[in-house]
Amino acid sequence: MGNLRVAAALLVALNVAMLPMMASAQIRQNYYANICPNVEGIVRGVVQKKFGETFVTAPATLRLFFHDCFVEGCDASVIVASTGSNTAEKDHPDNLSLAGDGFDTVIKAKAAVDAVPQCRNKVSCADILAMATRDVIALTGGPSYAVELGRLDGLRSTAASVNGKLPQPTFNLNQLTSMFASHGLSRADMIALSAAHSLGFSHCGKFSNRIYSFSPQRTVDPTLNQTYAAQLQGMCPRNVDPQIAINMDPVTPRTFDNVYFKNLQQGMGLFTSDQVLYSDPRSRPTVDAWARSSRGFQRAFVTAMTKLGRVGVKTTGSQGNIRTDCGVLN
Ligand code: HEM
Ligand SMILES: *[C@@H]1O[C@H](CO)[C@@H](O)[C@H](O)[C@H]1NC(C)=O
Ligand SMILES: CC(=O)N[C@H]1CO[C@H](CO)[C@@H](O)[C@@H]1O
Repeated sequence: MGNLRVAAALLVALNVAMLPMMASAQIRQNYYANICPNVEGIVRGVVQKKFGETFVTAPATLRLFFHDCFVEGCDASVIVASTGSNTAEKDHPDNLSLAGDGFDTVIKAKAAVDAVPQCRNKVSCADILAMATRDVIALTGGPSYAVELGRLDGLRSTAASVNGKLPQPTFNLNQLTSMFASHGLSRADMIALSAAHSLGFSHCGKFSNRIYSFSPQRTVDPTLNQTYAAQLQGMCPRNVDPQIAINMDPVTPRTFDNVYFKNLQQGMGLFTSDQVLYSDPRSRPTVDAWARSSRGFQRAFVTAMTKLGRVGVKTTGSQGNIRTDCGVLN
C-alpha cells in the first residue's frame, strides 16, 4: 500500500515534470526553413490556382481545418479515406458534407511539394492544410499571418472519434463556450472563429428549424430578422432539395470580413449558434466591438486561428508521421 502510494506520488511528480517538456515540443514559424525552404510559396501557388478555378476552395479548406483540429487534433486525420475495415472521420454524418475541394486542395499541394526532391516526404499533410487555410483567408480579403508548423500526421482516423466533438448549429452560448474551452480556446476565440461563417454555404436543413418549426407556439425564431426569415423561406421552401445550399453571409458572401458581426446586429446570423453570440448579453459586447472595428476583429481572429492550429498537435514519432499519401495512413 505504502509502495503504491509512493509510486502514485512519483507518477504525479513525473507528469508535472513532463508538462514543460511536452510544451517545449511546440510547433513554430519557419519550421521548414532548412528542410524545404520554399514550402510556403509552393503551397500558396497551388491554392491560388485552385481558388482561381473555384471559389469553394476557400470555405471548403477553412472548414476542413476546423474539423480536423477539433477531432483528434490538427493531424490531417480528417483527410484519411475509409478502407474496407475502417470508416474514417470524413464519413461520419457530422462531416456535414465537407466540400471535396478542401481535400483536393491539400492533395494537390502535397503533390507539388513532393515534386521538389529536397521536400519529398518531409512536409506533413497537417501542415499543408494549415498553410492552405492561411492562404484562403488572405485570398478572400482576410488577414494574413505567419503560420506555425511542425505538426505530424495522425496515426488513426475513425468515424466514431467524431461523435460529440463538433459544435452543432443549435448550440447555445454555454455549449459553444464549453466545447471550445475543452480545446484551450476562450469565449473570445470562439466568437472570432465563428466569423469563418463570413464565407461559404449551408444546406437548408441546418437551419430549417428556425424558419419552420421553432417552437409549438412560434414558427419563426424571434431572434431572426423577420425580413431575412422570409427570404430564407423563399430560398429554402419546405421539402426543398436537400442538396440546395445558400450563402451564410447574405451581404458579402465572398469576402472574409467583419460584416458577419454587423449581420448579427441585424438578426441575420444563420444558425442559432451564430445569432446567440449577439442575443446573449455575455457575448454581445464582443460582437459589437468587432462589428465596429475590422482591425480589432482581425487581430483576435489571427490569435484564435493560431491557438486552433495548436490543438492536439503531434510532434514525436510515437504520435505521428509524415504521410506519403494524405488520404491513406502510412
Ligand atoms: C461555433 C460553432 C460552429 C458551428 C455550430 C458550425 C456549424 C456549421 C454548419 C452547420 C455549417 C453548414 C454545413 C453545411 O450545411 O454544409 C458550417 C459551414 C461552415 N463552417 Fe462552421 N460551425 C462552427 C464553427 C466554425 C469554425 C470555428 C470554422 C472555421 C474556423 C467554421 C467554418 C465553416 C465554413 C468555412 C463553412 C462553409 C463551408 C462550405 O461552404 O463548404 N465553422 N458550419
Ligand atoms: C432586418 O434587416 C433589415 C435589412 O435587411 C434591416 O434594415 C432591419 O433593421 C433589420 N431588423 C432588425 C430588427 O434588426
Ligand atoms: C466529403 C465526404 O466525405 N462526405 C461524406 C460524409 O459522410 C456521408 C455519410 O454520412 C458520406 O455519404 C459523404 O460522402
